[in-house]
Amino acid sequence: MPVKVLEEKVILEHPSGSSTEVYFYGATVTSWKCKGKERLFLSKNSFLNGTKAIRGGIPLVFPQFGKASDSSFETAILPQHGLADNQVPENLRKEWPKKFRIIYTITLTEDTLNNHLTVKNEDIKSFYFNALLHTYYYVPDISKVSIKGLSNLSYIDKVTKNTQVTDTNDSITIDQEVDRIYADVPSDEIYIDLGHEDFDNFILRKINLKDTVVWNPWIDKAHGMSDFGDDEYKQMVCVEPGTVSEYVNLNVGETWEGGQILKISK
Ligand code: TA6
Repeated sequence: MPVKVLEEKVILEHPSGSSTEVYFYGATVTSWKCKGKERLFLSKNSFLNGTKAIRGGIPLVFPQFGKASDSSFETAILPQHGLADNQVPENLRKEWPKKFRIIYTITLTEDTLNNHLTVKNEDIKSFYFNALLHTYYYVPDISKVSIKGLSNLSYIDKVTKNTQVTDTNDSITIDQEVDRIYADVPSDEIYIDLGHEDFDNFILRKINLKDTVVWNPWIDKAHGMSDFGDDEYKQMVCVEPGTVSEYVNLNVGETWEGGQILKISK
């Protein structure tokens, strides 16, 4: 599969031609063009210079999701969303001096994108980590989007700070700020319906990532983010598979694997 390594990005092009390709900058997939259409959201105000996490694409969150709730915990000193999401890991490595090896494999077919992670503990003692694929989907109109596969499950609502909410609707629709952590989701398949005849829907298949985060900042939060256009909340939704409700405790020499396969679907 042709790979072009440019100064600022790497381009993976499917043999079928440039209608299917992936761009990435550091550990962040910034674009996934499939059958000629861009499938991921990338803010027009996103920083692509390594000074701040990229606002869009598929930022890789590791070893800490959000900020650690226990200030004495080994990852508490790390910034929001840990090392990999920030494009300046060297400045942060002293904060979390663990020896580990991450192999991040991106596989492209004509209608799927596979993001697969392996984390190996190469240190002399075990360590804890979260991992999450902070996937920003491009949507033509947020008011038409529905997310299926998370119904009748309890979730943590980070907007209302309510820790036990159950949504009995058969799908999630978004008409306000949504920031939810669904822990231990039984189904490994989530269906993201864009509700638009000109755009394919998505089937997200999670691999060894038991939790799912759903996020849209909506109007007020969008206006407060310097790297996000005021109205861009209408064209994106984040559905993020991860292991965030609990830490993985990786023993010396052990390897952990997890990932997602995104498939476009009529
Ligand atoms: O994944 C949802 C979330 O944790 C939200 O709470 C919001 O903070 C979002 O990530 C974006 O985080 P960031 O640090 O990239 O602005």
